[in-house]
Amino acid sequence: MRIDILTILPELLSGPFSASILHRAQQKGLCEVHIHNIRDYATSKHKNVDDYQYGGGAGMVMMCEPIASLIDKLKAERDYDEIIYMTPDGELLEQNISNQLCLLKNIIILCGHYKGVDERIRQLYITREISIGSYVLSGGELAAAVLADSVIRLIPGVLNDETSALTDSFQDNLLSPPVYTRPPEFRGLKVPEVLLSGDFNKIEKYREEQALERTKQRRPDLLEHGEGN
Ligand code: 6GU
Repeated sequence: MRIDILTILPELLSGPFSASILHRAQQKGLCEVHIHNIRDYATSKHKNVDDYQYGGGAGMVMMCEPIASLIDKLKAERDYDEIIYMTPDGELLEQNISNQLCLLKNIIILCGHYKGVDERIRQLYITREISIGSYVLSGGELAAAVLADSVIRLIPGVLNDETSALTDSFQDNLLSPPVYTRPPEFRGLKVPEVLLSGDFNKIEKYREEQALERTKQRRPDLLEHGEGN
């Protein structure tokens, strides 16, 4: 899978992709992440990427030209399955969206800033608009990193234990059960007996019960959706 991220703040994105799982996924050749600076495609003398909004009002709007030139260049090089715009008024990111996106070959992620991008970029190029939650971030970069992380970890071979993405929270609309490692007792708190029993069936049953209990307590809304969303 190839992901092209378009931003005016590339330095905000270099960190997340150069460590841990996202880094290893690229090293293994399972995905390519290319970060593009929109400012490199600005044509004006001062390399402007934003301008005042028509009709007045506070806040700058990201201009059409630099973004359009960059997307045109990328589209001339390969076909894209989705061109995603990260925006607080997009559809809310949920596990099922990441599940869909991880099957794609090439995607573009456009990060918004200021008041957002000129509406015509959305009309002409964008195929999907995604928000990561009901709060405002300074820009789409951190949201793009969140989206890319949730997608890349689902690509087969990225996680060492092939089954572990399947047992993630949310994959079956359940939160994860509590987990423990050594020591068996810490400050008077014991690891539940069943986890030390070696009885795999009993352990599975315990984990399922705990996952359900936790979901009822913390996210009853997930249970209303039913299995598989
Ligand atoms: Cl995708 N962008 C911004 N700027 N704020 C957000 C968001 C995206 N998702 C939630 N808040």
